[in-house]
Amino acid sequence: MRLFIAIEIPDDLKERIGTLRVDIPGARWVPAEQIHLTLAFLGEVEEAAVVSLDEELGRIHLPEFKLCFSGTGCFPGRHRPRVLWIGLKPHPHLQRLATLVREAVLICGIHQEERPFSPHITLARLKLLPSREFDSFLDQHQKKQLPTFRVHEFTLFQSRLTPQGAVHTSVKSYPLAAGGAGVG
Ligand code: 2AM
Repeated sequence: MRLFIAIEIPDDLKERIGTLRVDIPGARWVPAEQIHLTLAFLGEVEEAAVVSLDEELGRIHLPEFKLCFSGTGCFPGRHRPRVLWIGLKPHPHLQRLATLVREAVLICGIHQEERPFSPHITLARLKLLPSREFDSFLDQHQKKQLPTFRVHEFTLFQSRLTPQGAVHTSVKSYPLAAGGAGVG
C-alpha cells in the first residue's frame, strides 16, 4: 500500500482554500477535497508493517490543538518553484505530533524521506518557471489570513496512483485528547 499520514482540514476551510485557485501557467492544483497537511510520507509499505504501524500510531497521546494559517510560499524557492503552498504558524503540539508520527514509522522499520518537517498545505504543483500570474498570486496572498481550525485527530491515508491523478482514502484516524489548550 502507498501510504502517508496527514491532518485533515475541515470541509468549509478546504472549500475556502479551493477558491484561491487562479490560472497559473504550468500549475496543477490540488482538488479542494484532497487538501491536507502532510505529517509523514511513507510510500509503498508491506501489509505486515501496516499492522505494527497501526499499533504504534495508536500509542500517540497528545492533546488536541488549534492551528492558524500564515501566508503563502513555494518550495524550493521563488526562482524555481515546484510546490505552491499555504503556510501554518508553528505550534509546539504540531511539531511534537510530526516527531512522534515519524518515530512511530521508524520503529516499524518503514523507510521515510529524511526531509525535516516543514508545515504547509500544498495548493498546486508547478511544472513551468515562474510567471507573472505566479508572482502576483504570491504577492497578493503573502499575508493571507484564514480562520483557525482545531486538530482533534490525525489520519493514515492510502494514496492510489491512477491515470487521473492520486486518489486518497482514509485508512484510519487516531484521536488526540479532547480539551487540550489551544493557541490562537
Ligand atoms: P505535500 O503535498 O504536503 O508536500 C501524499 O502524496 C502527500 O505526501 C503529498 O501531498 C505530499 O505532501 C507528500 N509527499 C512527500 N514526499 C512525497 C513523494 N516523494 N511523493 C509523493 N508525495 C509525497
